[in-house]
Amino acid sequence: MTGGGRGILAADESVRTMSARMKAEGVPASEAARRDYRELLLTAGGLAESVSGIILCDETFGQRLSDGRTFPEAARELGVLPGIKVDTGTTPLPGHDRALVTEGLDGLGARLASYAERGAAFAKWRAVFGVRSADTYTARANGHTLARYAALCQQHGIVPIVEPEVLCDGDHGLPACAETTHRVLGRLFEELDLAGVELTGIVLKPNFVTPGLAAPAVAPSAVAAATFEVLDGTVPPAVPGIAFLSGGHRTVDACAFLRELSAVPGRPWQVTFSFGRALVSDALHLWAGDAANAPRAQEALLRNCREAAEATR
Ligand code: 5MM
Repeated sequence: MTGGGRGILAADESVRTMSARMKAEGVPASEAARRDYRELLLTAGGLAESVSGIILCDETFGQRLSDGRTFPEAARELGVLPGIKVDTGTTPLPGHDRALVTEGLDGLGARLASYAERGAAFAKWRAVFGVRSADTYTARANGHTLARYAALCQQHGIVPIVEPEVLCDGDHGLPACAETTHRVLGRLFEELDLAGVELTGIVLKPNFVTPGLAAPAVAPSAVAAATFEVLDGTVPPAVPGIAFLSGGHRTVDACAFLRELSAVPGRPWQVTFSFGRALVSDALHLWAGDAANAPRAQEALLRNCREAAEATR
C-alpha cells in the first residue's frame, strides 16, 4: 500500500461532502452523478502505475460501474486495492470547546465482516483536531477510538489506515502545528499499544507539519524537517508506512513536502501520499458533470497522481 513508488487515492468523501463539492462546481448532486464521477476516477487508464489503493465511501462501495462490475471488483481487476471509510463522522466532545470526536464503533465488527466479504483490503477512520482545540483529553479520546477501530480491522483481516488529522486552517505558525501533532500522535500510539494493535499491520495517515494556511508559508524543506522531527519522536519504527493527507494544500505544495520528506536519510518507514483534494480537485472541476469532459478530467487526475508518485521516488 505504501511502497513501490505508489500511493493511495482518497475518493471517500461522504455523500454530504461530495454533494457540496459538486454543487460548488455547478454539478447537480445525485447518487448517479457521484457514481459517474467515481467511475471516471477509478477507470483513468494507467491509474495503477501510481496508485496502489483507492478509499471509497459506503455508497460507492455498493455501486456498480457502467459495465456492471462493483467498484471493489473493478478496482482489484485494475490493480488497485479497494478500501472503505468506516467512520460515521464527528460529533462535539462535551466540555471541550470546539473539540470533536469521531464516531462509528457501534456495530463496526459486523460492518467490517461484510466489507471484507465484499472485497475490502483496507479501511480508513479519520479523527480531526484543531491546532488550538486538541488538548490531551481530546487526543486521548480520539486515540482510543482509532485504536479500537484498528484492532477490530485486524480481527477481520482488514488493514486499518489510522488517520489523525490536525487541520491546517488558521494563522498559526509551524511550531503550534508541530506541538499539537506531537501531542496527538503521542497519545495515539499509547492507545494503539494498549489496544494490542499490531503496528506492522497499519498505515498511518497524518498531516504534514505546516504553518496554518492563513500564515506566511515556509520552505518545503522546513516542513519536511519539522514533520520528520515530530514523526521521529512519536511513530515507532515498526510502522511500515506513512501515507500523508494533503489537508487543503495545493497539489504542488503537498508534492514538494513529500519530495523533501522522501529525501530525509534514516527514515524507518516508507512515506507516500493518501491525498484527496490534491489529486481530484482538478478532475472534478474539468469534468463539471459532462461525460464529454471525462478524458480531460482523467488526464488531470493522472497528472497529479504521477506527480505525487514521483515525489515518493
Ligand atoms: C476525501 O475526503 C475524506 C472524507 O471526508 P468526509 O468524511 O468529511 O467526507 C477525508 O477523510 C480524506 O480522506 C482526508 O482528509 C484526506 O483528504 P485531503 O483532501 O486532506 O488530502
